Amino acid sequence: MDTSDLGNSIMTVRYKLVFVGDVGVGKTSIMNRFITDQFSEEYDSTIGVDFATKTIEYKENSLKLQMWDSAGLERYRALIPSYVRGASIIFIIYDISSKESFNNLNTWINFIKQVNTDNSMIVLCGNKTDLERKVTTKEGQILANKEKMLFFEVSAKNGENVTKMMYSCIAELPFFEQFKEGDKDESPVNTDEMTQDSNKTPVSSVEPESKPLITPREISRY
Ligand SMILES: Nc1nc2c(ncn2[C@@H]2O[C@H](COP(=O)(O)OP(=O)(O)O)[C@@H](O)[C@H]2O)c(=O)[nH]1
Ligand SMILES: [Mg+2]
Repeated sequence: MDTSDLGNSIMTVRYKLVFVGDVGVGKTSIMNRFITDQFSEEYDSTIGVDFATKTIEYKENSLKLQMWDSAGLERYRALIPSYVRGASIIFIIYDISSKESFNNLNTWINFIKQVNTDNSMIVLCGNKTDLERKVTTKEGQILANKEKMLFFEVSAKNGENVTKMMYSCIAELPFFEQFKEGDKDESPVNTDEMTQDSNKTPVSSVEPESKPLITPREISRY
């Protein structure tokens, strides 16, 4: 976490979020679905944005999510520890229609264990729930329980559960702690700002659609 007082916000808090998992499980697609609410069948799995920033305004404070896509890093696994270092949330993604991607999770978990993740939230995520399943929900849940990870199943393609997963994890970030006892009726404002490193390939050139506002009450329900 990094705090500073940029712009008009009282406080700006930044968090690094990273996505790991086999090539083709849908890491870029999940990020793209969350940031732009779009889906494309046509990603080159090795090309993606290096990172995108999404800002959520809440009570005159800014929560900036720096979301790092692994963009081909899957092939250079020795670099994974430095990629996940300092991340507030580490999403480990597999494809529920691919037993192989599930069987490879131990490799990803072991890479992450090489880094001190005491301050990281680790989230196991089965993607592609729109496809025929080869990995049961129970198998995913058992692994998540064993490794003390949060667990979600989503579809980047039809959007199922993506927003819910992201906001339930974001709601657990220390940013919200200071507000927990405060006024519960004020909603965070998703400014839909999407900034990307201009030298990199954008996830999508399409303007992001408005997202529903979430209230603290909704956050705590997730
Ligand atoms: N059916 C289906 N296909 C998906 C889903 N998410 C991603 N894909 C497809 O899976 C392929 C790999 O996705 P991508 O996001 O590039 O995976 P990455 O290599 O992990 O970044 C692409 O053809 C996507 O269109 C999903 O939820 N359902
Ligand atoms: Mg990718």
